[in-house]
Amino acid sequence: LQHSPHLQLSRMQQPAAGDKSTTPSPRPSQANLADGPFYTRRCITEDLSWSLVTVPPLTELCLQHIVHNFEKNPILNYLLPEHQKKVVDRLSTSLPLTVTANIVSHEEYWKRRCMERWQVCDVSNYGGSWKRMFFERHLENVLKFFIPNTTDPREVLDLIPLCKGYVRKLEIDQFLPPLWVEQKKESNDLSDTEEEAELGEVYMHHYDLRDLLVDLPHLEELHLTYGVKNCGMNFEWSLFNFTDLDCSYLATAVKMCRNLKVFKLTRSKVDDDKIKLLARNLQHHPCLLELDLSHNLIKDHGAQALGKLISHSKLETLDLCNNQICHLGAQALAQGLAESSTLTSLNLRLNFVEDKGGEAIGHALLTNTSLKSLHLGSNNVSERTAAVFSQVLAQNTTLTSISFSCNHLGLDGGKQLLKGLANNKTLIELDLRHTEVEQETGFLIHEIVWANREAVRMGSLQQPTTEAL
Ligand SMILES: *[C@@H]1O[C@H](CO)[C@@H](O)[C@H](O)[C@H]1NC(C)=O
Ligand SMILES: *[C@@H]1O[C@H](CO)[C@@H](O)[C@H](O)[C@H]1NC(C)=O
Ligand SMILES: *[C@@H]1O[C@H](CO)[C@@H](O)[C@H](O)[C@H]1NC(C)=O
Ligand SMILES: *[C@@H]1O[C@H](CO)[C@@H](O)[C@H](O)[C@H]1NC(C)=O
Ligand SMILES: *[C@@H]1O[C@H](CO)[C@@H](O)[C@H](O)[C@H]1NC(C)=O
Ligand SMILES: CC(=O)N[C@H]1CO[C@H](CO)[C@@H](O)[C@@H]1O
Repeated sequence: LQHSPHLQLSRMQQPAAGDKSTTPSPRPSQANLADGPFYTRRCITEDLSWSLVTVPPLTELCLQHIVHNFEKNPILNYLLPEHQKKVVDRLSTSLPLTVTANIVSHEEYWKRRCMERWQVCDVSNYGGSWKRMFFERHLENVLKFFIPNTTDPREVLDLIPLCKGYVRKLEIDQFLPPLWVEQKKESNDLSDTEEEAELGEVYMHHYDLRDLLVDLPHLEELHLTYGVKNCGMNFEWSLFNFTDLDCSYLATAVKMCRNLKVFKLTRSKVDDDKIKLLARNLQHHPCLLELDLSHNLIKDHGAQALGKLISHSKLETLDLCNNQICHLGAQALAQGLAESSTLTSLNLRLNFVEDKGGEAIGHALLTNTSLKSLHLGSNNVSERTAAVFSQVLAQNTTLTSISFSCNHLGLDGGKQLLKGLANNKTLIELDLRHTEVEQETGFLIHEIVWANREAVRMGSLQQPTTEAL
Protein backbone atom coordinates (compact mmCIF):
# COMPACT_ATOMS: atom_id res chain seq x y z
CA LEU A 1 0.00 0.00 0.00
CA GLN A 2 2.87 2.31 0.81
CA HIS A 3 4.10 1.85 -2.71
CA SER A 4 1.01 2.87 -4.50
CA PRO A 5 1.62 6.64 -4.35
CA HIS A 6 5.10 6.13 -5.75
CA LEU A 7 3.76 4.01 -8.50
CA GLN A 8 1.38 6.73 -9.38
CA LEU A 9 4.23 9.17 -9.25
CA SER A 10 6.33 7.20 -11.61
CA ARG A 11 3.41 6.91 -13.98
CA MET A 12 2.89 10.65 -13.87
CA GLN A 13 6.56 11.06 -14.50
CA GLN A 14 6.46 9.01 -17.67
CA PRO A 15 5.23 11.57 -20.15
CA ALA A 16 7.97 13.98 -19.01
CA ALA A 17 10.81 11.45 -19.28
CA GLY A 18 9.16 9.57 -22.12
CA ASP A 19 11.23 10.85 -25.08
CA LYS A 20 14.58 9.95 -23.46
CA SER A 21 14.17 7.15 -20.95
CA THR A 22 17.90 6.58 -20.41
CA THR A 23 18.71 10.12 -19.31
CA PRO A 24 17.71 11.09 -15.80
CA SER A 25 14.86 13.46 -15.39
CA PRO A 26 15.98 17.10 -15.48
CA ARG A 27 13.89 18.04 -12.50
CA PRO A 28 15.92 17.43 -9.28
CA SER A 29 13.00 16.46 -7.06
CA GLN A 30 11.81 13.89 -9.56
CA ALA A 31 15.36 12.60 -10.19
CA ASN A 32 15.56 11.70 -6.49
CA LEU A 33 12.33 9.89 -6.69
CA ALA A 34 13.43 7.98 -9.79
CA ASP A 35 16.58 6.58 -8.13
CA GLY A 36 15.09 3.38 -6.71
CA PRO A 37 13.85 0.57 -8.91
CA PHE A 38 10.29 1.18 -7.85
CA TYR A 39 10.22 4.53 -9.42
CA THR A 40 11.21 3.52 -12.93
CA ARG A 41 9.25 1.72 -15.54
CA ARG A 42 10.48 -1.81 -16.08
CA CYS A 43 10.01 -4.01 -19.07
CA ILE A 44 12.01 -6.96 -20.41
CA THR A 45 13.64 -5.19 -23.32
CA GLU A 46 15.11 -2.56 -20.99
CA ASP A 47 16.07 -4.74 -18.01
CA LEU A 48 18.77 -7.22 -18.93
CA SER A 49 18.68 -8.88 -15.54
CA TRP A 50 15.05 -9.83 -15.99
CA SER A 51 14.86 -13.61 -15.96
CA LEU A 52 12.69 -15.29 -18.55
CA VAL A 53 13.18 -18.74 -17.11
CA THR A 54 10.03 -20.25 -15.85
CA VAL A 55 9.98 -21.61 -12.34
CA PRO A 56 11.10 -25.28 -12.50
CA PRO A 57 8.53 -27.93 -11.68
CA LEU A 58 8.36 -28.94 -8.05
CA THR A 59 9.70 -32.46 -8.82
CA GLU A 60 12.75 -30.87 -10.38
CA LEU A 61 13.32 -28.72 -7.32
CA CYS A 62 12.93 -31.75 -5.11
CA LEU A 63 15.41 -33.74 -7.15
CA GLN A 64 17.91 -30.88 -6.99
CA HIS A 65 17.48 -30.78 -3.29
CA ILE A 66 18.01 -34.52 -3.00
CA VAL A 67 21.20 -34.32 -5.06
CA HIS A 68 22.56 -31.47 -2.93
CA ASN A 69 21.83 -33.25 0.30
CA PHE A 70 22.64 -36.74 -0.83
CA GLU A 71 25.55 -37.15 1.52
CA LYS A 72 23.43 -36.36 4.59
CA ASN A 73 20.22 -37.90 3.42
CA PRO A 74 20.57 -40.35 0.57
CA ILE A 75 17.10 -40.83 -0.81
CA LEU A 76 17.12 -42.93 -3.92
CA ASN A 77 15.25 -46.16 -3.72
CA TYR A 78 11.87 -44.52 -2.98
CA LEU A 79 11.98 -42.52 -6.20
CA LEU A 80 10.52 -43.47 -9.55
CA PRO A 81 13.04 -45.05 -11.92
CA GLU A 82 13.23 -41.99 -14.17
CA HIS A 83 13.81 -39.72 -11.17
CA GLN A 84 16.43 -42.11 -9.80
CA LYS A 85 18.30 -41.81 -13.06
CA LYS A 86 18.17 -38.00 -12.92
CA VAL A 87 19.55 -37.99 -9.40
CA VAL A 88 22.28 -40.54 -10.17
CA ASP A 89 23.38 -38.62 -13.26
CA ARG A 90 24.03 -35.57 -11.11
CA LEU A 91 25.66 -37.25 -8.13
CA SER A 92 29.22 -36.24 -7.48
CA THR A 93 31.91 -38.87 -7.91
CA SER A 94 33.59 -37.63 -4.78
CA LEU A 95 30.76 -38.73 -2.50
CA PRO A 96 32.09 -41.04 0.22
CA LEU A 97 31.68 -44.75 -0.46
CA THR A 98 29.88 -45.19 2.84
CA VAL A 99 27.00 -43.27 1.26
CA THR A 100 26.99 -44.67 -2.24
CA ALA A 101 28.26 -48.26 -1.97
CA ASN A 102 25.09 -49.97 -0.91
CA ILE A 103 22.57 -47.45 -2.22
CA VAL A 104 23.63 -46.62 -5.76
CA SER A 105 23.47 -49.66 -8.00
CA HIS A 106 23.28 -47.73 -11.28
CA GLU A 107 26.11 -48.81 -13.58
CA GLU A 108 26.42 -45.34 -15.17
CA TYR A 109 27.43 -43.85 -11.86
CA TRP A 110 30.15 -46.47 -11.26
CA LYS A 111 31.29 -46.15 -14.83
CA ARG A 112 31.84 -42.44 -14.27
CA ARG A 113 33.78 -43.13 -11.08
CA CYS A 114 35.95 -45.77 -12.75
CA MET A 115 36.72 -43.66 -15.81
CA GLU A 116 37.64 -40.71 -13.64
CA ARG A 117 40.01 -42.77 -11.53
CA TRP A 118 41.74 -45.12 -13.96
CA GLN A 119 42.94 -44.47 -17.48
CA VAL A 120 42.45 -48.02 -18.66
CA CYS A 121 39.14 -49.64 -17.87
CA ASP A 122 38.24 -52.95 -19.49
CA VAL A 123 34.91 -53.86 -18.03
CA SER A 124 34.89 -57.25 -19.74
CA ASN A 125 37.45 -58.40 -17.16
CA TYR A 126 34.87 -57.76 -14.48
CA GLY A 127 31.91 -59.64 -15.83
CA GLY A 128 30.65 -56.46 -17.51
CA SER A 129 30.00 -54.75 -14.19
CA TRP A 130 31.45 -51.32 -13.50
CA LYS A 131 30.48 -51.47 -9.90
CA ARG A 132 32.38 -54.72 -9.50
CA MET A 133 35.38 -53.17 -11.24
CA PHE A 134 35.31 -50.19 -8.95
CA PHE A 135 35.23 -52.16 -5.73
CA GLU A 136 37.69 -54.83 -6.79
CA ARG A 137 40.25 -52.31 -7.95
CA HIS A 138 39.66 -50.06 -4.99
CA LEU A 139 40.19 -52.90 -2.55
CA GLU A 140 43.23 -54.17 -4.46
CA ASN A 141 44.72 -50.71 -4.27
CA VAL A 142 44.23 -50.47 -0.53
CA LEU A 143 45.82 -53.88 -0.02
CA LYS A 144 48.77 -53.20 -2.32
CA PHE A 145 49.75 -50.18 -0.30
CA PHE A 146 48.95 -51.55 3.10
CA ILE A 147 51.97 -51.33 5.39
CA PRO A 148 51.68 -53.67 8.36
CA ASN A 149 51.95 -51.94 11.72
CA THR A 150 51.72 -48.54 10.01
CA THR A 151 48.51 -48.45 8.02
CA ASP A 152 45.42 -48.44 10.18
CA PRO A 153 43.80 -51.89 9.82
CA ARG A 154 40.44 -50.17 9.85
CA GLU A 155 41.20 -48.85 6.39
CA VAL A 156 40.51 -52.36 5.14
CA LEU A 157 38.01 -53.46 7.76
CA ASP A 158 35.76 -50.44 7.19
CA LEU A 159 35.72 -51.20 3.52
CA ILE A 160 34.50 -54.77 3.92
CA PRO A 161 30.80 -54.06 4.53
CA LEU A 162 30.84 -51.75 1.52
CA CYS A 163 32.48 -54.07 -0.99
CA LYS A 164 31.63 -57.55 0.20
CA GLY A 165 28.67 -57.87 -2.12
CA TYR A 166 30.62 -57.02 -5.26
CA VAL A 167 34.12 -58.46 -5.01
CA ARG A 168 34.58 -61.71 -6.93
CA LYS A 169 38.21 -61.57 -7.90
CA LEU A 170 41.27 -60.08 -6.24
CA GLU A 171 44.63 -59.69 -7.94
CA ILE A 172 47.23 -58.39 -5.56
CA ASP A 173 50.69 -58.37 -7.09
CA GLN A 174 52.40 -56.52 -4.29
CA PHE A 175 52.54 -56.83 -0.53
CA LEU A 176 54.57 -54.24 1.33
CA PRO A 177 56.70 -55.37 4.26
CA PRO A 178 56.62 -53.48 7.56
CA LEU A 179 58.80 -50.41 7.76
CA TRP A 180 61.29 -51.89 10.22
CA VAL A 181 63.61 -52.79 7.35
CA GLU A 182 64.83 -49.24 7.13
CA GLN A 183 65.13 -48.83 10.87
CA LYS A 184 67.28 -51.93 10.99
CA LYS A 185 69.59 -50.58 8.35
CA GLU A 186 70.21 -47.48 10.41
CA SER A 187 70.84 -49.38 13.61
CA ASN A 188 73.14 -51.74 11.75
CA ASP A 189 75.80 -49.10 11.69
CA LEU A 190 75.46 -48.27 15.34
CA SER A 191 75.32 -51.49 17.26
CA ASP A 192 75.29 -55.22 17.30
CA THR A 193 72.23 -56.51 15.43
CA GLU A 194 71.45 -59.81 17.13
CA GLU A 195 68.36 -58.49 18.87
CA GLU A 196 67.09 -56.51 15.92
CA ALA A 197 67.38 -59.54 13.69
CA GLU A 198 65.18 -61.48 16.08
CA LEU A 199 62.70 -58.66 16.24
CA GLY A 200 62.85 -58.52 12.46
CA GLU A 201 61.69 -62.08 12.06
CA VAL A 202 58.67 -61.35 14.19
CA TYR A 203 57.66 -58.23 12.30
CA MET A 204 58.65 -59.34 8.84
CA HIS A 205 55.23 -60.67 7.91
CA HIS A 206 52.83 -59.03 5.48
CA TYR A 207 49.18 -58.14 5.63
CA ASP A 208 47.15 -60.89 7.23
CA LEU A 209 44.40 -61.77 4.76
CA ARG A 210 42.34 -63.80 7.22
CA ASP A 211 40.14 -60.95 8.45
CA LEU A 212 39.36 -59.88 4.94
CA LEU A 213 38.80 -63.14 3.09
CA VAL A 214 36.39 -64.59 5.64
CA ASP A 215 34.09 -61.68 4.95
CA LEU A 216 34.07 -61.84 1.17
CA PRO A 217 31.41 -64.45 0.48
CA HIS A 218 31.51 -64.10 -3.32
CA LEU A 219 35.27 -64.34 -3.80
CA GLU A 220 36.00 -66.83 -6.58
CA GLU A 221 39.46 -65.88 -7.78
CA LEU A 222 42.52 -64.93 -5.78
CA HIS A 223 45.86 -64.07 -7.40
CA LEU A 224 48.67 -63.21 -5.04
CA THR A 225 52.33 -62.33 -5.43
CA TYR A 226 54.34 -61.57 -2.35
CA GLY A 227 56.84 -58.99 -3.47
CA VAL A 228 57.36 -55.29 -4.02
CA LYS A 229 57.05 -53.60 -7.38
CA ASN A 230 59.08 -50.66 -8.64
CA CYS A 231 61.58 -50.82 -5.80
CA GLY A 232 64.36 -49.62 -8.09
CA MET A 233 67.62 -48.99 -6.25
CA ASN A 234 66.00 -49.96 -2.96
CA PHE A 235 65.92 -53.57 -4.07
CA GLU A 236 66.66 -56.10 -1.32
CA TRP A 237 65.80 -59.77 -1.18
CA SER A 238 64.13 -59.21 2.16
CA LEU A 239 61.41 -57.26 0.34
CA PHE A 240 60.46 -60.56 -1.31
CA ASN A 241 60.09 -62.75 1.71
CA PHE A 242 56.91 -64.78 1.93
CA THR A 243 57.38 -65.86 5.54
CA ASP A 244 56.15 -68.96 7.34
CA LEU A 245 53.71 -66.85 9.26
CA ASP A 246 52.37 -65.28 6.05
CA CYS A 247 51.92 -68.77 4.69
CA SER A 248 50.05 -70.10 7.68
CA TYR A 249 47.73 -67.07 7.70
CA LEU A 250 47.16 -67.49 4.00
CA ALA A 251 46.49 -71.21 4.26
CA THR A 252 43.83 -70.59 6.90
CA ALA A 253 42.36 -67.72 4.91
CA VAL A 254 42.10 -69.72 1.70
CA LYS A 255 40.57 -72.65 3.49
CA MET A 256 37.85 -70.35 4.78
CA CYS A 257 37.07 -69.00 1.30
CA ARG A 258 34.38 -71.49 0.53
CA ASN A 259 33.57 -70.27 -2.96
CA LEU A 260 37.11 -69.96 -4.23
CA LYS A 261 37.56 -71.53 -7.66
CA VAL A 262 40.90 -70.16 -8.80
CA PHE A 263 43.90 -69.68 -6.56
CA LYS A 264 47.20 -68.33 -7.89
CA LEU A 265 50.25 -67.84 -5.73
CA THR A 266 53.10 -67.04 -8.08
CA ARG A 267 56.61 -65.57 -7.91
CA SER A 268 56.60 -65.76 -4.13
CA LYS A 269 59.41 -68.18 -3.27
CA VAL A 270 56.95 -70.80 -2.05
CA ASP A 271 59.03 -73.77 -0.91
CA ASP A 272 58.24 -77.35 0.10
CA ASP A 273 57.24 -76.62 3.69
CA LYS A 274 54.91 -73.86 2.63
CA ILE A 275 53.30 -75.81 -0.17
CA LYS A 276 52.77 -78.76 2.15
CA LEU A 277 50.90 -76.51 4.54
CA LEU A 278 48.84 -74.99 1.73
CA ALA A 279 48.07 -78.35 0.12
CA ARG A 280 46.90 -79.73 3.45
CA ASN A 281 44.51 -76.84 3.87
CA LEU A 282 43.21 -77.10 0.32
CA GLN A 283 42.72 -80.85 0.41
CA HIS A 284 39.00 -80.82 1.16
CA HIS A 285 38.16 -77.53 -0.44
CA PRO A 286 34.66 -77.77 -1.88
CA CYS A 287 35.13 -75.99 -5.19
CA LEU A 288 38.74 -75.19 -6.01
CA LEU A 289 39.30 -75.90 -9.71
CA GLU A 290 42.50 -74.13 -10.64
CA LEU A 291 45.78 -73.87 -8.79
CA ASP A 292 48.69 -71.87 -10.18
CA LEU A 293 52.01 -72.12 -8.34
CA SER A 294 54.30 -71.11 -11.16
CA HIS A 295 57.69 -69.47 -10.55
CA ASN A 296 58.26 -70.75 -7.04
CA LEU A 297 60.73 -73.06 -5.30
CA ILE A 298 58.71 -76.27 -5.07
CA LYS A 299 60.81 -79.46 -4.98
CA ASP A 300 59.97 -83.14 -4.73
CA HIS A 301 58.41 -83.08 -1.27
CA GLY A 302 56.14 -80.26 -2.31
CA ALA A 303 55.20 -82.13 -5.46
CA GLN A 304 54.34 -85.18 -3.36
CA ALA A 305 51.92 -83.08 -1.33
CA LEU A 306 50.43 -81.81 -4.57
CA GLY A 307 50.10 -85.33 -5.98
CA LYS A 308 48.01 -86.18 -2.98
CA LEU A 309 46.00 -83.01 -3.46
CA ILE A 310 45.27 -83.90 -7.09
CA SER A 311 43.85 -87.28 -6.19
CA HIS A 312 41.79 -85.98 -3.29
CA SER A 313 40.26 -82.88 -4.81
CA LYS A 314 38.28 -81.73 -7.80
CA LEU A 315 41.23 -79.79 -9.19
CA GLU A 316 41.10 -79.36 -12.97
CA THR A 317 44.14 -77.24 -13.69
CA LEU A 318 47.53 -77.33 -12.02
CA ASP A 319 50.35 -75.04 -13.11
CA LEU A 320 53.80 -75.83 -11.69
CA CYS A 321 55.82 -74.00 -14.30
CA ASN A 322 59.36 -72.99 -13.28
CA ASN A 323 59.80 -74.88 -10.03
CA GLN A 324 62.43 -77.42 -9.02
CA ILE A 325 60.57 -80.70 -9.32
CA CYS A 326 62.72 -83.77 -10.11
CA HIS A 327 61.76 -87.32 -10.95
CA LEU A 328 60.50 -88.25 -7.47
CA GLY A 329 58.13 -85.34 -7.49
CA ALA A 330 56.98 -86.17 -11.00
CA GLN A 331 56.32 -89.77 -9.98
CA ALA A 332 54.16 -88.56 -7.12
CA LEU A 333 52.28 -86.27 -9.47
CA ALA A 334 51.85 -89.14 -11.91
CA GLN A 335 50.29 -91.23 -9.19
CA GLY A 336 47.91 -88.44 -8.33
CA LEU A 337 47.09 -88.11 -12.00
CA ALA A 338 46.19 -91.78 -12.33
CA GLU A 339 43.84 -91.48 -9.38
CA SER A 340 42.23 -88.22 -10.39
CA SER A 341 39.14 -88.11 -12.53
CA THR A 342 39.01 -84.35 -12.89
CA LEU A 343 42.46 -82.97 -13.74
CA THR A 344 42.53 -81.82 -17.35
CA SER A 345 45.63 -79.67 -17.50
CA LEU A 346 49.09 -80.08 -16.01
CA ASN A 347 51.97 -77.72 -16.66
CA LEU A 348 55.46 -78.84 -15.64
CA ARG A 349 57.45 -76.58 -17.92
CA LEU A 350 60.92 -75.62 -16.66
CA ASN A 351 61.39 -78.32 -14.04
CA PHE A 352 63.90 -81.20 -13.81
CA VAL A 353 61.57 -84.14 -14.33
CA GLU A 354 63.91 -86.03 -16.70
CA ASP A 355 63.14 -89.43 -18.15
CA LYS A 356 62.25 -91.13 -14.91
CA GLY A 357 59.58 -88.54 -14.29
CA GLY A 358 58.44 -88.34 -17.91
CA GLU A 359 58.00 -92.09 -18.11
CA ALA A 360 56.03 -92.16 -14.87
CA ILE A 361 53.66 -89.54 -16.24
CA GLY A 362 53.35 -91.44 -19.50
CA HIS A 363 52.49 -94.64 -17.66
CA ALA A 364 49.89 -92.80 -15.63
CA LEU A 365 48.32 -91.65 -18.89
CA LEU A 366 48.11 -95.25 -20.06
CA THR A 367 45.70 -95.96 -17.25
CA ASN A 368 42.63 -93.86 -17.66
CA THR A 369 42.99 -90.21 -16.75
CA SER A 370 41.07 -87.14 -17.70
CA LEU A 371 44.15 -85.15 -18.72
CA LYS A 372 43.78 -83.14 -21.91
CA SER A 373 46.79 -80.91 -21.86
CA LEU A 374 50.34 -81.61 -20.70
CA HIS A 375 53.39 -79.36 -20.81
CA LEU A 376 56.76 -81.04 -20.35
CA GLY A 377 58.87 -78.33 -21.98
CA SER A 378 62.45 -77.88 -20.73
CA ASN A 379 62.59 -80.94 -18.49
CA ASN A 380 65.57 -82.74 -19.98
CA VAL A 381 63.45 -85.70 -21.11
CA SER A 382 64.69 -87.80 -24.02
CA GLU A 383 63.87 -90.68 -26.31
CA ARG A 384 62.76 -92.97 -23.47
CA THR A 385 59.92 -90.63 -22.55
CA ALA A 386 59.02 -90.26 -26.22
CA ALA A 387 58.71 -94.04 -26.46
CA VAL A 388 56.19 -94.18 -23.62
CA PHE A 389 54.22 -91.33 -25.10
CA SER A 390 54.18 -93.09 -28.44
CA GLN A 391 52.27 -95.86 -26.65
CA VAL A 392 50.01 -93.30 -25.01
CA LEU A 393 49.16 -91.72 -28.34
CA ALA A 394 48.52 -95.08 -29.95
CA GLN A 395 45.95 -95.94 -27.32
CA ASN A 396 42.85 -93.97 -26.88
CA THR A 397 43.29 -91.09 -24.51
CA THR A 398 41.64 -87.81 -23.96
CA LEU A 399 44.94 -86.03 -24.49
CA THR A 400 44.63 -83.21 -27.02
CA SER A 401 47.76 -81.17 -26.44
CA ILE A 402 51.34 -81.99 -25.51
CA SER A 403 54.44 -79.86 -25.44
CA PHE A 404 57.91 -81.39 -25.44
CA SER A 405 59.71 -78.25 -26.53
CA CYS A 406 63.33 -77.77 -25.44
CA ASN A 407 64.09 -81.39 -24.64
CA HIS A 408 66.44 -83.89 -26.25
CA LEU A 409 64.00 -86.28 -27.90
CA GLY A 410 66.45 -86.88 -30.70
CA LEU A 411 65.88 -88.55 -34.06
CA ASP A 412 64.57 -91.79 -32.60
CA GLY A 413 62.27 -90.02 -30.19
CA GLY A 414 60.65 -88.23 -33.11
CA LYS A 415 60.15 -91.45 -35.02
CA GLN A 416 58.56 -93.11 -32.01
CA LEU A 417 56.07 -90.29 -31.68
CA LEU A 418 55.24 -90.45 -35.36
CA LYS A 419 54.54 -94.14 -35.04
CA GLY A 420 52.28 -93.56 -32.08
CA LEU A 421 50.34 -90.91 -33.95
CA ALA A 422 49.57 -93.08 -36.97
CA ASN A 423 46.05 -93.89 -35.82
CA ASN A 424 45.23 -90.94 -33.73
CA LYS A 425 42.31 -88.64 -33.90
CA THR A 426 42.44 -86.64 -30.75
CA LEU A 427 45.79 -84.89 -30.59
CA ILE A 428 45.53 -81.38 -32.00
CA GLU A 429 48.69 -79.81 -30.59
CA LEU A 430 52.18 -81.24 -30.32
CA ASP A 431 54.99 -78.80 -29.72
CA LEU A 432 58.31 -80.25 -30.85
CA ARG A 433 60.38 -77.10 -31.19
CA HIS A 434 64.01 -77.49 -30.11
CA THR A 435 63.70 -81.23 -29.52
CA GLU A 436 66.33 -82.42 -32.03
CA VAL A 437 63.67 -84.27 -34.00
CA GLU A 438 64.51 -84.86 -37.67
CA GLN A 439 63.00 -82.26 -39.93
CA GLU A 440 61.11 -84.76 -42.04
CA THR A 441 59.66 -86.53 -39.01
CA GLY A 442 58.65 -83.18 -37.60
CA PHE A 443 56.92 -82.37 -40.87
CA LEU A 444 54.93 -85.63 -40.94
CA ILE A 445 53.88 -85.23 -37.31
CA HIS A 446 52.81 -81.70 -37.98
CA GLU A 447 50.65 -82.88 -40.88
CA ILE A 448 48.80 -85.43 -38.74
CA VAL A 449 48.20 -82.99 -35.96
CA TRP A 450 47.08 -80.36 -38.39
CA ALA A 451 44.61 -82.77 -40.02
CA ASN A 452 43.20 -83.61 -36.61
CA ARG A 453 42.84 -79.96 -35.77
CA GLU A 454 41.06 -79.30 -39.04
CA ALA A 455 38.70 -82.21 -38.36
CA VAL A 456 37.89 -80.78 -34.93
CA ARG A 457 37.41 -77.34 -36.40
CA MET A 458 35.08 -78.62 -39.10
CA GLY A 459 33.20 -80.57 -36.47
CA SER A 460 32.68 -77.51 -34.34
CA LEU A 461 31.71 -75.49 -37.42
CA GLN A 462 29.11 -78.02 -38.43
CA GLN A 463 27.59 -78.43 -35.02
CA PRO A 464 25.84 -75.06 -34.74
CA THR A 465 24.31 -75.36 -38.21
CA THR A 466 22.83 -78.76 -37.47
CA GLU A 467 21.48 -77.39 -34.24
CA ALA A 468 19.97 -74.45 -36.08
CA LEU A 469 18.29 -76.77 -38.53
C1 LIG B 1 52.73 -55.12 14.81
O1 LIG B 1 51.57 -55.86 14.46
C2 LIG B 1 51.42 -57.07 15.17
C3 LIG B 1 50.19 -57.72 14.67
O2 LIG B 1 50.02 -57.54 13.32
C4 LIG B 1 51.33 -56.80 16.65
O3 LIG B 1 51.27 -58.03 17.34
C5 LIG B 1 52.53 -56.01 17.11
O4 LIG B 1 52.39 -55.67 18.45
C6 LIG B 1 52.69 -54.77 16.27
N1 LIG B 1 53.92 -54.10 16.64
C7 LIG B 1 54.00 -52.81 16.74
C8 LIG B 1 55.33 -52.27 17.11
O5 LIG B 1 53.05 -52.10 16.52
C1 LIG C 1 62.87 -64.21 5.41
O1 LIG C 1 62.16 -64.37 6.62
C2 LIG C 1 62.67 -65.41 7.43
C3 LIG C 1 61.79 -65.50 8.64
O2 LIG C 1 60.50 -65.91 8.28
C4 LIG C 1 64.12 -65.11 7.80
O3 LIG C 1 64.64 -66.17 8.56
C5 LIG C 1 64.94 -64.93 6.54
O4 LIG C 1 66.23 -64.54 6.87
C6 LIG C 1 64.31 -63.88 5.65
N1 LIG C 1 65.04 -63.82 4.40
C7 LIG C 1 65.48 -62.69 3.89
C8 LIG C 1 66.20 -62.78 2.59
O5 LIG C 1 65.30 -61.63 4.44
C1 LIG D 1 38.73 -95.56 -15.19
O1 LIG D 1 37.69 -95.70 -16.14
C2 LIG D 1 36.65 -96.53 -15.70
C3 LIG D 1 35.68 -96.69 -16.84
O2 LIG D 1 35.82 -95.70 -17.81
C4 LIG D 1 36.01 -95.90 -14.48
O3 LIG D 1 34.97 -96.73 -14.01
C5 LIG D 1 37.05 -95.72 -13.40
O4 LIG D 1 36.49 -95.04 -12.30
C6 LIG D 1 38.21 -94.95 -13.92
N1 LIG D 1 39.23 -94.90 -12.91
C7 LIG D 1 39.75 -93.78 -12.47
C8 LIG D 1 40.79 -93.91 -11.43
O5 LIG D 1 39.40 -92.69 -12.90
C1 LIG E 1 69.98 -84.40 -18.78
O1 LIG E 1 69.87 -85.77 -18.53
C2 LIG E 1 71.02 -86.50 -18.80
C3 LIG E 1 70.71 -87.96 -18.52
O2 LIG E 1 69.51 -88.32 -19.10
C4 LIG E 1 72.18 -86.01 -17.96
O3 LIG E 1 73.37 -86.70 -18.28
C5 LIG E 1 72.38 -84.52 -18.18
O4 LIG E 1 73.35 -84.04 -17.31
C6 LIG E 1 71.08 -83.80 -17.94
N1 LIG E 1 71.25 -82.40 -18.28
C7 LIG E 1 70.93 -81.44 -17.46
C8 LIG E 1 71.17 -80.05 -17.96
O5 LIG E 1 70.48 -81.66 -16.34
C1 LIG F 1 39.50 -95.44 -29.69
O1 LIG F 1 38.70 -94.36 -30.08
C2 LIG F 1 37.67 -94.68 -30.96
C3 LIG F 1 36.96 -93.41 -31.34
O2 LIG F 1 37.38 -92.37 -30.59
C4 LIG F 1 36.75 -95.70 -30.29
O3 LIG F 1 35.73 -96.06 -31.21
C5 LIG F 1 37.55 -96.89 -29.88
O4 LIG F 1 36.73 -97.83 -29.20
C6 LIG F 1 38.71 -96.52 -29.02
N1 LIG F 1 39.56 -97.65 -28.74
C7 LIG F 1 39.95 -98.02 -27.52
C8 LIG F 1 40.88 -99.18 -27.45
O5 LIG F 1 39.65 -97.40 -26.53
C1 LIG G 1 47.86 -88.85 -41.00
C2 LIG G 1 47.17 -90.03 -40.37
O1 LIG G 1 47.64 -91.12 -40.39
N1 LIG G 1 46.02 -89.77 -39.78
C3 LIG G 1 45.19 -90.82 -39.21
C4 LIG G 1 44.71 -90.40 -37.83
O2 LIG G 1 43.77 -91.30 -37.34
C5 LIG G 1 42.63 -91.45 -38.18
C6 LIG G 1 41.64 -92.35 -37.48
O3 LIG G 1 42.26 -93.42 -36.87
C7 LIG G 1 43.06 -92.02 -39.52
O4 LIG G 1 41.94 -92.14 -40.38
C8 LIG G 1 44.06 -91.06 -40.15
O5 LIG G 1 44.55 -91.58 -41.36
